[in-house]
Amino acid sequence: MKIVDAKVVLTSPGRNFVTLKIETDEGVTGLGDATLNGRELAVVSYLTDHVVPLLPGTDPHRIEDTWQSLYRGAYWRRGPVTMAAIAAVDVALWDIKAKVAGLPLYQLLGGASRERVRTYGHASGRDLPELFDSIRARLDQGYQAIRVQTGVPGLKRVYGVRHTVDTAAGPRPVVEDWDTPAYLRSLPKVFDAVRQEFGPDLPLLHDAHHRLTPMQAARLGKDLEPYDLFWLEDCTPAENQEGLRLVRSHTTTPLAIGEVFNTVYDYKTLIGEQLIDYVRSAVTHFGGVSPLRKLFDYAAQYQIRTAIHGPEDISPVGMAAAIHLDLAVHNFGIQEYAGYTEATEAVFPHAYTFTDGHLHPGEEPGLGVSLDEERAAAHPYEAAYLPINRLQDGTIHDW
Ligand code: CS2
Ligand code: MG
Repeated sequence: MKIVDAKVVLTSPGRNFVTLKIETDEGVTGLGDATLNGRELAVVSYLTDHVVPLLPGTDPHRIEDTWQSLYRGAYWRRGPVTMAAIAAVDVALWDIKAKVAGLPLYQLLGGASRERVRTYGHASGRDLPELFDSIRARLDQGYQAIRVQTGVPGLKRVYGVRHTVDTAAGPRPVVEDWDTPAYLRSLPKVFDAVRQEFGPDLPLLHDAHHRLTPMQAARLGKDLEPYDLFWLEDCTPAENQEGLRLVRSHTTTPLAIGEVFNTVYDYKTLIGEQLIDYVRSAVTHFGGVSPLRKLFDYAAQYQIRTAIHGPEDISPVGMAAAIHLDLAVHNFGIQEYAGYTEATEAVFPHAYTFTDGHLHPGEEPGLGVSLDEERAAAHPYEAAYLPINRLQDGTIHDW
């Protein structure tokens, strides 16, 4: 079997998605997600101008060899653009191999280690009544674990609060404002109120979205301990891996990190020194199924669990690949599942299902996702930037 063609499909059914489609001489095709929110066209060019020309004539079954040649052969390694491009090829080749085998991908990854995949959903509100309504809405959808994001007194727009912001808004970045002291004072009160309203058992997660210094993160982790969080996510920018030593030394609140990481090297200190409890990388941003599987095996040595990043800006192709991995790996923790618009679901018909807060990849050969190219063409690309963040004095801050 030989690859005969590969193409990049850009579509925007509500938000931009980049998909690679690989075709073989036996008519078997494979899909891979290469969506890098806010920088989509950079990956489109990397794929179209530098990777796609290399694929025709190669053997689609040599996944590891192809991965290594795209990673080492690029000479300029790592980074979000390169790893999203390589991920799309890797996943498309796994899709092809599983289709040829006539098996759903999870069977090639060692088979099912569980019956279904537990997820968490997003709840948010500018104030408590809005937040409680949002939590109830998620519970009504069947979610059994909830990420809680709220407004902060005095701030107009805050990450993750649906009513105040549209993450990938228009042709220029939306400017949000931030105030860490106000956030640190208000958040423990919010979780106190949520626990009073929903009880002690509901798993609650929160994303600090890279905004705190290590000492501020240590304080927040400690202040949230009485509310028994499932995890506190991205509490401090983790380029400074050593900074988590300080956080870890002050709190037992579980820590999740990694959605912006692209290679295992970004985790070496965090995993090697047991500084986190969940690895958050997504198939799409970590170079594919092949390297993410290896990361999970490394994390397992430290009883660290998987928690694949699953917001709306990971396409259903990337989500499907994640669910197959989630079902197969032993050290599974939880899967983020923000869900998609009807328009997105129509462009990417899929076999995976969401029932009672749990996902299952389905039993179709391959990934179990297809791409309706006619519908995709009806939703042309729209430039969309992620917001940026400024402190009260105008200083740029992590968004
Ligand atoms: C977030 C993401 O879901 C999460 O955990 O951190 O929503 C993130 O903000 C987006 O993926 C950025 O594109
Ligand atoms: Mg996050």
